[in-house]
Amino acid sequence: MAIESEQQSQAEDFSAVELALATRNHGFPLESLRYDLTPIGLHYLLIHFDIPLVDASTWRLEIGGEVGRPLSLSLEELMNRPRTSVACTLECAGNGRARLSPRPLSQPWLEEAIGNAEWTGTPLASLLEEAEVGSDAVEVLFTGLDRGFQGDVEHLYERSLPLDEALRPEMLLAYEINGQPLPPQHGFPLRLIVPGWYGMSHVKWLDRITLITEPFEGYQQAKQYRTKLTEDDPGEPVTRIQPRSLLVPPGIPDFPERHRFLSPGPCLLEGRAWSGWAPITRVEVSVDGGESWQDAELGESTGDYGWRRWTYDWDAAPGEHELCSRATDGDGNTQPLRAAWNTGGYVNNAVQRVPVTVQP
Ligand SMILES: Nc1nc2c(c(=O)[nH]1)N[C@H]1C(S)=C(S)[C@@H](COP(=O)(O)O)O[C@H]1N2
Ligand SMILES: [Mo]
Repeated sequence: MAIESEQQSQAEDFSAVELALATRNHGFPLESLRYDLTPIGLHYLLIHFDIPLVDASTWRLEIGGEVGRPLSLSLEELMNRPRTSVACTLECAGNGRARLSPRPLSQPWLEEAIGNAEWTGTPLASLLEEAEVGSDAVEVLFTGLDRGFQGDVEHLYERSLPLDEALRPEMLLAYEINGQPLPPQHGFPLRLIVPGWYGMSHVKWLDRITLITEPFEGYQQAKQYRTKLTEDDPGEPVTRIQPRSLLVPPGIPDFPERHRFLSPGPCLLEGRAWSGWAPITRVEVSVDGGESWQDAELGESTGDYGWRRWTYDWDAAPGEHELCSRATDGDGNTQPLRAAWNTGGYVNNAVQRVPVTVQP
């Protein structure tokens, strides 16, 4: 099959750099789609530089820049503020990158850069209000403690949000995941949660929040996370998550190829679907590689920003099949059959293809 041979040739030339990234930044085992909330450790990880070592007893969050009243808060002070939780699907903007050809050199995700955890913390908006945002402020800059080189530029990991976006009530400064203190790899002691947006905006290991009067032009904002067709193309910024759906891999795998085998007869196909633009309104399933589609049944969502379960009753006939699912959201965004290429390999939400062998 054409798709298999394409994937095969890509797999043959993965570089040592990609292998090192893939073992550091692990993915989400797709069978974990069975859990409403992703257990810590099954959630994907993406860390550009090194995980900082933070002493929570001396760490403080600084809020400054274009504000009337700069703030400096300890972790304890943040934890004594109003507390709220949100179930939120996180997805790396580079999810699906390794399916692109030519493949951009970065973390080689197939489709496993996802997780759906419950994040607990204090709302960002009330802290910004308390800091008295100045009338000249246009963006809010979130700076992490981690520093490194990327594209020959030395910088701290930092990203901005437009002020109106940062003031949305769902924006959270999180110090817990699934009821546990943030582990080092997920941003201890504090990270930003931007429900609906791709992963890069959820800045970990927060050090300071700065109100700025000009749009931020730092490396992770102006150079990365833009859908560029050439290096000189300014492209469009990556923001909210495009709809995607994934299948719980049916049947049993072989090792190491992980091809799926199942028995003929009734088989419940199930998975999850999400979008950062609007709630999921439809999921379709194909058992013939996208030739024909049938509606799946929609289950419960895990809140406004968490993924939604779906199921489809399949009567599996003996032979080879290619299973696909396609999600559509309330804004009419849907998944394409083929990916659109860009230099960073971002926002590839093409439908997943799962080849299976049905045999007695
Ligand atoms: N400080 C900091 N924040 C960061 C990153 C980083 O490297 N440093 N990576 C970002 C990216 S690209 C993603 S996809 C998410 C991953 O979050 P997770 O590792 O908790 O799943 O964190 C984001 N926040
Ligand atoms: Mo990412």
